[in-house]
Amino acid sequence: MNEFAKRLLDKLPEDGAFAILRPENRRYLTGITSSNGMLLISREKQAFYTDFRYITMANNDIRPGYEVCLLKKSFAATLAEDLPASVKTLYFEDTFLTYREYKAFEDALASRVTLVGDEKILSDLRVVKSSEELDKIRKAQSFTDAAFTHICQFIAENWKSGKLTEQRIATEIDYAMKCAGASNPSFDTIVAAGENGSKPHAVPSDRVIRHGDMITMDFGAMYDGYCADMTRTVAVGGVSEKQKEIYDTVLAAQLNALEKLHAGMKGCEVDALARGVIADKGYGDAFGHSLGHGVGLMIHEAPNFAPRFEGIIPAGAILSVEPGIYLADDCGVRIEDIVMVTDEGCVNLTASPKELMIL
Ligand SMILES: [Mn+2]
Repeated sequence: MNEFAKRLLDKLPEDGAFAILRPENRRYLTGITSSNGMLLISREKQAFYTDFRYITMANNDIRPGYEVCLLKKSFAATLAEDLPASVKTLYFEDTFLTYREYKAFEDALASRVTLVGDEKILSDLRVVKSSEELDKIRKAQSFTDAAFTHICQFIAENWKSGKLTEQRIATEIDYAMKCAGASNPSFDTIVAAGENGSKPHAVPSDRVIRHGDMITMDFGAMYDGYCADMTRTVAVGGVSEKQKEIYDTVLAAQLNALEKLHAGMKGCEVDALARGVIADKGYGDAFGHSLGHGVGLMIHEAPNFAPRFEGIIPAGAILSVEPGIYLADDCGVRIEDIVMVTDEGCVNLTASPKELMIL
């Protein structure tokens, strides 16, 4: 049996099986990338079903130990036919299946199995990264760092024209990441200048970069399915005392968390390391999101550094550390690195500098 399939089965009851539809989960377990597919993992049968478009790739590239089957019917009808009789509990991804897909599962299968929605079993399986996964994320992050070096020079050379927009910077970042080797950006690049910086997930606009702006840039490259994630805030022309104070506070918050976090802490305890520094400076209400999220095949995955995340962070998890301060209609600062958590602390995978840059 395939070792990934075995790891999943170890988490399921004796009569349990899992029907896996989310592309990232299928990829994690089989190595196969396809928009269409279903992976059935039970004790008797481990089969990957996909349609004609992907069947050759699946036959050639799937990890050892899986049967590859051409999908001829719906997922539900296929399961009704192929699910071993010994399976009495069928798990599905409750945070991925559409209601329609779930109803089809229910219609086809509820008479013979209990359906249990629990995608957490799969997301927990992906938390601790292997050395191969770490290498891919490092590579993705190196392309992201290369794009940051490039974009700083690009902004310095172009902002004085009075024609440089957020959208143009975002395009240049995406281009630089792909030139460096990225398959794609791992999410839609955020570039937010001046007052737009107060919106954590601002969409790049035609706003022109002006003297005295701070620009928050949040972006990441993807490499072989794995995501990187980084945010830097730079200034153009000069900074006010208030901008500098906000920047220094966010950086101090991030450094405090980076210095003190380690495996075995609760996610909420790590969050508090940064949040406390920001609150002490009087900006507690201006940091309205969590400190960090897991990064891997998905840009946001388990576990989390968040006020309500009580789970323990294990060694080998890779997460972002991204405190911010957002002053509505005024300005914003966010600084984000990704780190691998270790027993002693963490290894920072992000190489880009963090001292305040005035371009
Ligand atoms: Mn992030």
